[in-house]
Amino acid sequence: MLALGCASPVTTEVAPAGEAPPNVVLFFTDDQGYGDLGCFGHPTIATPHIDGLAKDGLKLTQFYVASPVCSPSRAALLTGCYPKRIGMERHVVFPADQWGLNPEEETLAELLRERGFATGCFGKWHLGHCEGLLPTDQGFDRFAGVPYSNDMAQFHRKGGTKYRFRLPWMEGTEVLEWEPDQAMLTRRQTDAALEFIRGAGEDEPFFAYVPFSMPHIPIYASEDFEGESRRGLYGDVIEEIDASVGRVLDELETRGLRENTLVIFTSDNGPWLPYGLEGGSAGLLRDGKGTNWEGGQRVPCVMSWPARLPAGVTLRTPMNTMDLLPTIAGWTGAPLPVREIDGVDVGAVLEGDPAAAAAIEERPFVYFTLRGALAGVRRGPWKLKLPELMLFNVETDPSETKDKAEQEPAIVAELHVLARELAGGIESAARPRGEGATRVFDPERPAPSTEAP
Ligand SMILES: [Ca+2]
Repeated sequence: MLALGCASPVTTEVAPAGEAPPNVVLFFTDDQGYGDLGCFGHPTIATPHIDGLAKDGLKLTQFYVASPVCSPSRAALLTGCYPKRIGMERHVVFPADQWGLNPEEETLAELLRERGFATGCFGKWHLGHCEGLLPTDQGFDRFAGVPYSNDMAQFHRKGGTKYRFRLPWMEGTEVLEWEPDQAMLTRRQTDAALEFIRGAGEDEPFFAYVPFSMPHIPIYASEDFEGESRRGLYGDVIEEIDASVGRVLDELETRGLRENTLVIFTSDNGPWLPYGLEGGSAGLLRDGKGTNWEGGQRVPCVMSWPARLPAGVTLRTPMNTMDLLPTIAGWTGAPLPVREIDGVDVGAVLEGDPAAAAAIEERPFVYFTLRGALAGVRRGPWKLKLPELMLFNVETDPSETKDKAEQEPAIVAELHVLARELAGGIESAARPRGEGATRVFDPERPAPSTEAP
């Protein structure tokens, strides 16, 4: 019960040799909340294309990220590991930092490339930007986008913190432009993904990882979308993302690839609530980004693969981003990492096998703070929140309003032991993060005197 390793209680048949593996398109938005999609109940943001994915496929209502902030969450997605297992639990990578995801870790891109996939990353990376730590060092044939968050730059839309750094637009390992027009980020990141998909060979499967910079603050939409949504600028941004998903789906449809392409849409953490209307909403979940309340780590997730997954199904089984690597490896026949991982292959659950779903219902999920301290555990419907020792039944009480610790001391005691054992196991086997000695670019802004004409 305590084992968190890669030994999976759920097995999926590997695609037989000769059967074409699916293409994989993985959209990963930045700071989009649980409530920020039409199909997740937003009353005024229109997301017809993403809703269509849910209609043609699955909606996951208890889907988690492994950290409430960007870099650790992305590290977990691409490695199938808790950030703490791979030394990535200590908050996010800033422009002056020289660390990132250890290239010794095997990413989803590396595993798929080994299986013969063309791989590309189009959007925000945020797993290190020194030599050896960029997407092209971590299994991606191509990269176009930005290496870190769009607020780590000289301009904000309205006040806010002024950083001394600047934001580069990169392709591969080259900086093509400084301070790109942020109103064009979503469009450019989509264009780059489309160019990659169009260039993918007929017989060669592809993996397009599309981690949009938006809707991380400062938020911007392009001219065609600004002022169009009933939700204001934040809604404009989401609607542009939705239209971008639609452009990719159209391309797949036109090329006859839609049937055998797995398309996943999810977010890297909850909404950044202090930004008010420029941040998103976690719907009925409590709090948001940066916290270990459900709003910080439970994200919207839809996925569709017409050739294999059922259509129009809502899955309430708890799952998380760490499961995607072993699941996609199972479906595509890609190898698993040699090192221990935390996610499990949930392919059979997603395909609708009730016994497989029942087998993982009680699987524990560990919460860590944005700096990697143990913050709780969920098993079945019960979530113990640490260090407060508060107990919530997050199925009957998804908003975490009723602390049940006093009524259920035995569950508190059991989960407390479980949380410490699981976290201790991860910590004692933890591997180091990557350290980059050489800068690829200088993130510092030029001094104002050299900027002025
Ligand atoms: Ca984020």
